Amino acid sequence: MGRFWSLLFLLVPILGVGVFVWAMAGWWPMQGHWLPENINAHGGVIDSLFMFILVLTGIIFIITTCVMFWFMWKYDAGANPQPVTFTHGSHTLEVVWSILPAATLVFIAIYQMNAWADAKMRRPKLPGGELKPPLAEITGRQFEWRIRYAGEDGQVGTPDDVQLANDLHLPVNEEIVLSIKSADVLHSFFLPNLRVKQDVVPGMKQFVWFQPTKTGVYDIVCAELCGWGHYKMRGRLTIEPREKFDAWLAQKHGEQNQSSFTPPPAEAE
Ligand SMILES: [Cu+2]
Repeated sequence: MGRFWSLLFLLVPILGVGVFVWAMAGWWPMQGHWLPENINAHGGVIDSLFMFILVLTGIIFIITTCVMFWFMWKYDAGANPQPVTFTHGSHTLEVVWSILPAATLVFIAIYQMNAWADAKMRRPKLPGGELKPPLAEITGRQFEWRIRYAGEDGQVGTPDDVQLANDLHLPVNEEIVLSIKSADVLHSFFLPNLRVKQDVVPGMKQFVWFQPTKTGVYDIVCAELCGWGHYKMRGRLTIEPREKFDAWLAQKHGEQNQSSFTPPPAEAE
């Protein structure tokens, strides 16, 4: 029984690594628990950064937990009746294990700088050099995503805007810019398949950009607990060819400008 606890602790690295491998392999019942398919031309760099950090922290996790297991096993109280003696410690060891993590963090900070700049600072430009205007404006509010496309005047925020809720359509294979804001509290605009996640902050207008490479229907999720209805704050993102997108937007625009009131036919006398 003496070494039962160290063996029990050994389950931490075994199960910890096992769950990850299981999810990555997609075995039952963990299908679909790993990253969803990436459909953003700029998403690969996010995925490789994610994997890089996961492998790095994974190796450290395995080494640390195995060392802990070994010490628990070796210095088990049953087999070591001698009381412990304490020493002042080793300065060299402490300096080494402070510098190594610090150097690793600095390395990650420098290594990811370009990916950060691409995702958050270098907004796509028009051929003329000006910043590309957003195709739509997304407003998070408890508990839905309001979506506005510019109407015929090409300007968002005018009476001819096309207004929708939770139903975002975008053309495939184009650099898309969206502007994001909040009508009430903090939300987080999350497109898992596009590796886009941006906090939506009240009073701030922000921009996200990406390039979808595959048509289909995907999720829009709120990734920040924003109130009792947070769980249902999801929308649908439809990526489609440009012609279909244009036709859909024209149709929505037409529908919106129709009155829902249809006058009754004039009575025959
Ligand atoms: Cu929300």
